[in-house]
Amino acid sequence: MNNSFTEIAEKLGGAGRIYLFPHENPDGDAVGSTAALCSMLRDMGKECYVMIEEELPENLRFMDDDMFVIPEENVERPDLSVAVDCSETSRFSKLKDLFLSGGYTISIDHHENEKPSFDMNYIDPGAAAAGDLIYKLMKEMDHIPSKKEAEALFAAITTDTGNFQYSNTTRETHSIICDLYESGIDISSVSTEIYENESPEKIRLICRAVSEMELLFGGKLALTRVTQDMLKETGTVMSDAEPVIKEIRSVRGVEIAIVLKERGPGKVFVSMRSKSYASVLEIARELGGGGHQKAAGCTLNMTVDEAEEAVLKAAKKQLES
Ligand SMILES: [Mn+2]
Repeated sequence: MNNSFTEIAEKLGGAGRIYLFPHENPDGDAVGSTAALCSMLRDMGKECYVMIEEELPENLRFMDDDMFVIPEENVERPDLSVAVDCSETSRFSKLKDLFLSGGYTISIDHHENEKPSFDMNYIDPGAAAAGDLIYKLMKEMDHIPSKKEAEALFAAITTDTGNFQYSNTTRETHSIICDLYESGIDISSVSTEIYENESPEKIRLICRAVSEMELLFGGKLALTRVTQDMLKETGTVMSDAEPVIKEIRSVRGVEIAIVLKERGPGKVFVSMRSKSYASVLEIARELGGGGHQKAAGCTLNMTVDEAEEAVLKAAKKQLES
């Protein structure tokens, strides 16, 4: 059962020091949602920071505004911890202890979670982005987003909807964006910041991963990998590989796209997307992960080759059923 935004607003109002926790490898939604929420809470006089495990991707840094921090060991405990765009501590495992150190926990998320375990939870898998939920929370709190907050919310929503192309895009999505115009957002400049701000190294990594794509199951499944060696050779980090999945899914006839991301020796994050009918959530769940019907993932403690075998076995059922 969800708590209400009224309850969550009350709890936020009563806290002094609030830390926000996006998921690891934060995407536009995780960064935009936490940036907007942090800015509002600071405006209310709260001591608020967004805790992250590693530096933000370059194209999202315009939202930083001294809010995002990689915490040191002796950082002070918060009164309240809020997980945004995730609802389990496994999504930010390195920061788990800090998250729990405050003693009161809240989640605001749009990923399915059958057993939310924090003190308060607002989980709406129907929302296109966590940014939608932060916008609604702001509304509930009678807070009109500043231009910067509106730009962060726009960044959250444009990235999680594939720039308004995915099926999670609804009338409501556009209606929220419409409201954001009231704050004077400049959509063109934010979009340039997000989408046309890539390093040449990143583009080379994407090209390399895409060129190694395999088409399987009669062309219905596209799969590729991004290994630590590839990152070293191109001078990139794993978050640079994010667009790879969209590229390989765009191939005609492909229903499921899978990117195997080698996080370290014997550790692979499997990123999966489907195009129309297949549920990658089913595949992810079978392998101990989660997500949405059309975007899901899991972490496998095995080599990349072993992970490929395990994932293909699970995917086979989806494509044959
Ligand atoms: Mn999201």
